[in-house]
Amino acid sequence: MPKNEAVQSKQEQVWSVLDRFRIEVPSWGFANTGTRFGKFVQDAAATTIEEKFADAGEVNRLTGASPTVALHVLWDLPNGTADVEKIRALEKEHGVKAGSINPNLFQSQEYKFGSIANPNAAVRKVALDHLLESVEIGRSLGSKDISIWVSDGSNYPGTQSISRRIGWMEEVLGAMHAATSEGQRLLIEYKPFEPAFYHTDIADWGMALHLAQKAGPRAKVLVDTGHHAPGANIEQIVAWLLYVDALGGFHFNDRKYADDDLTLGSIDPYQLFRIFHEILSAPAAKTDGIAYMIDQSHNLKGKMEAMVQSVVTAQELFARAALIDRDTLAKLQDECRLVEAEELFRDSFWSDVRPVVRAWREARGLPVDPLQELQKSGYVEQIAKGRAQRNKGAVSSYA
Ligand code: PSV
Ligand code: MN
Repeated sequence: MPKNEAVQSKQEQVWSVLDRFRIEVPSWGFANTGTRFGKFVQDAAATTIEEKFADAGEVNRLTGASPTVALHVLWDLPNGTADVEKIRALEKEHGVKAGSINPNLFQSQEYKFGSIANPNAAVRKVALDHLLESVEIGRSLGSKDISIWVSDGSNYPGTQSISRRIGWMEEVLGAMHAATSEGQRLLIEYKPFEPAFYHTDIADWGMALHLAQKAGPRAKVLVDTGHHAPGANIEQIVAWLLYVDALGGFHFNDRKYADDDLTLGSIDPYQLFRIFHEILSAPAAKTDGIAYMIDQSHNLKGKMEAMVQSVVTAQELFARAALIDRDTLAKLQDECRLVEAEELFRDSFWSDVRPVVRAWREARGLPVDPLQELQKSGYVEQIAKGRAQRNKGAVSSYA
């Protein structure tokens, strides 16, 4: 192919994936957060749902790629369905829609020994009622996914029946699934440990897959990239979930040690590239519905800056994976031409797509450099001024 044509086709490939790629931001990523050792509050952190929507709207204005914001029911709709009207008004005001609805099964005192896997049927009922209300919230807001993470587990061997708890979870999730409507999905997230340290009831993708399949056809698995044992081959898990048509979505973040909640791609961008390659290798019917979401809470870095960086990095890595010549790669793989296959794969990873992505932004009327535009706009200074007092109050009430 002549050089000009090759350049043009590279641009077309990247532009066509960028036109389709959308990534959801989490409401909780704009609020103050901490570790169990302390919390460093930020003047600019969002203190209300109104401020979270404003920040999400600004990220979408800058990137054009994050038109939805994930909501955590207890934190963002503390009055349940009674808060739906308020969310609708915020959607209109800030030009971003409610995305995944995240029930909270981990903060109430009654969940000390579990929520949907609690041996006490009355507690399981409380959890189910909350899940049913979350389904209702999702339906009223026209949001597709209810995304559940179950923190249940135990800390000492012999203290709980691992197998009986599976049956209890099956029952609750089956009842929840039965309440969903056409167009709604139930995404089941897994995590190997924390807060439980001996056994976690939904610890890995096999357990999540079983529960999803048992619950019904609208249930799928959610992969949080931070929720794996070190060294786990996440792209292989993704390939398997795609193969069995059970991949519902992602919570992206990066990690060095455990569930560190670092900016996606900051530690291992090659891993995210490899995940995107598996997605782009699968039939569109299995990938069109994937919900790409960010799940990060930044304790040290500015929240707005981190979110813009994350969206931009995800776009760049997706674009790089789109460059892989998959027909040639398949041929090289079939002929076991290992070095050529690997070099072809690596070549796309090392391609600098930033000029093409910038050109795409310009063509779509978006800021060419979203992070620079954020700095220039003075948005962070302005919100910091308005919110500093309330955030300082959060320090004293914390101490
Ligand atoms: C748990 O670690 C998790 O990844 C779940 O997705 C929660 O909803 C989220 O973080 C926020 O705490
Ligand atoms: Mn998560």
